[in-house]
Amino acid sequence: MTRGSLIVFEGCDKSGKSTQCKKLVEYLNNHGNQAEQWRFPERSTEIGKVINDYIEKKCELHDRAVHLLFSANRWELVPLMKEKLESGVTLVVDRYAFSGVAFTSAKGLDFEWCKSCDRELPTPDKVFYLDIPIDEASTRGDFGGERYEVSSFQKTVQEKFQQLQDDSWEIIDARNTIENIHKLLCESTLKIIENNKENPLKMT
Ligand code: T5A
Ligand code: NA
Repeated sequence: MTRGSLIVFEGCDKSGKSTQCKKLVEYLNNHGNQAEQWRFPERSTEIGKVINDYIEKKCELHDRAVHLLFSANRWELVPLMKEKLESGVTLVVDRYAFSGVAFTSAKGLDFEWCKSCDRELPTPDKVFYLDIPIDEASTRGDFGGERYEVSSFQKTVQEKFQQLQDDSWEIIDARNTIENIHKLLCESTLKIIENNKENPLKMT
């Protein structure tokens, strides 16, 4: 049995992550690869509902408490995540622990503390980082509606994302057209799936 790949999308708000995740999953399923679109926060669980209320500014929570809830929301889905990957399904995940660290540390909390609760999560085979100047992202869609959609804060988040980058990241110019970005992502993802199908899943 060959495993699926764990593909993560990261980037600041309105960089185009959800748009690309959806298109990539459709492409993979139409080209002989089983794939599912996932997202964090996964707002449908009990923990996710609390996170949703917080993001939509319907409740207030302590910064550390909400950080731990975002992490718990990932951990509660790890058994299903592993089951899917091991049964050959590629997961295209819209945000992961990198968002957790970048957003909370941008509030001024210690970087290492922020990272600690997500240690040993399944390691992504690839992180696609959608890179866009905040001034451009802030003109897209309904930027400004949610808690963190404030340009000055997003700029700090972007700096934190830069500190998290390693060899598994591919930086994508998110100012390109939706179709051009999609094409590039399809080519890259097919190679990733092929290269990782015999490798064991890593946990770091
Ligand atoms: N968060 C998240 C934490 O604090 N801790 C954590 O651990 C995690 C996981 C919600 C918030 O939670 C924080 C980060 C966030 O602030 P979310 O649910 O991912 O996270 O946020 P959403 O509001 O759903 O998504 P984003 O705001 O991040 O937007 P996307 O998905 O990056 O952008 P998308 O695809 O919806 O596109 C936005 C608009 O731009 C257009 C689209 O049509 C749309 O209108 N667009 C383009 N326009 C021009 N050119 C392109 N290439 C375009 N691509 C898309
Ligand atoms: Na999104």
